[in-house]
Amino acid sequence: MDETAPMSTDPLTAAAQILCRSTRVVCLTGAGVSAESGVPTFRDAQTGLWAQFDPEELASPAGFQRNPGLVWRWYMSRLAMVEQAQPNPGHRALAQLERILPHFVLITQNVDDLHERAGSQRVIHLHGSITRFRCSQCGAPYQLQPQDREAEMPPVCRLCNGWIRPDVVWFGEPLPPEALVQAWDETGQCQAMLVVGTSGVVYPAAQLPVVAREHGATLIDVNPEKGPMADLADIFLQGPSGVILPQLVEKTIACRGDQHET
Ligand code: BJW
Ligand code: ZN
Repeated sequence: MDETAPMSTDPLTAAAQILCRSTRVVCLTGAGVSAESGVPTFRDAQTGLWAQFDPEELASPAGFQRNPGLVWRWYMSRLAMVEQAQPNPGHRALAQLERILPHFVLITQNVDDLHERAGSQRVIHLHGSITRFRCSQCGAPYQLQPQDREAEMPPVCRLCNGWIRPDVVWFGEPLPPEALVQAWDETGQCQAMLVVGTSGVVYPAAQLPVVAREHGATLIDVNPEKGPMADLADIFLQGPSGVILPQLVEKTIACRGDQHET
């Protein structure tokens, strides 16, 4: 494609042109990207048994201290959902972007492993992983046992008797330093940032699009709802990521094809 060609007035085509012209692209994902896999988003969906509880209370050290059994059962039910879920067309489209673009890094706030299962290789997890466990006191890693899944209380650490907890980042806890440094570094260097399925209210993750923009990157937001990220973005693609992202990949491939012909 001609570098000097004018930007399309169609937002999807314009977004593809941006991706196609960028040598470094970062994608920041949130819970919305896994919604179409049947994994409830963090804020939209406290369904069934869990509807009466505040997720921000459950995902906090104070909440765990107050009621370790409740928090454990919540995580076991979410783990079962994640394990049953399959990557959706949105996850697969992002894995495809990594293969077709020269430098593409995915930064996710999600604790599921659906990006990896879809084939993404360069994934930075800012909020840890729901499939890993550790002692809440001494930090020793813990291998989940079949009986733990149905237990009313968390297992205890055999080294220090502390409660075992999921290896995720709760409110008030620091993010994994290596992930945070890498995320900041990639963000500061990218020319385009694709923001997908996040409400953009949790920091420091929500700061990354701001940092990208300060460094001159173009922001593209994909979300069915208009939120703080849409206001910040240069291009807002409204709709579910499982629908929008495959279309965006198709147009990016077409654009790259045109580029190679000229
Ligand atoms: C679709 C869709 C479809 C639907 N397609 N889209 C600065 C200002 C104010 C506060 C703070 C600040 N800095 C720090 C704070 C405090 C706090 C914070 O941000 N609070 C805010 C609530 C105000 N941050 C922290 O505490 C962080 N730690 C920290 O800062 O530590 C400092 C420290 C340093 C040194 C020592 C000690 C401390 C930690 C934040 C950890 C967040 N953890 C959680 C839980 C993880 C484990 C778990 O999952 O259980 O992470 S909270 C939760 O929110 C989870 C998510 O990753 C995160 C973001 O949510 P996300 O992904 O945006 O989901 P939703 O549900 O909010 O939105 C879904 C979106 O999808 C919506 O927009 C839908 O429209 C959309 N959607 N269907 C595309 N089909
Ligand atoms: Zn321990």
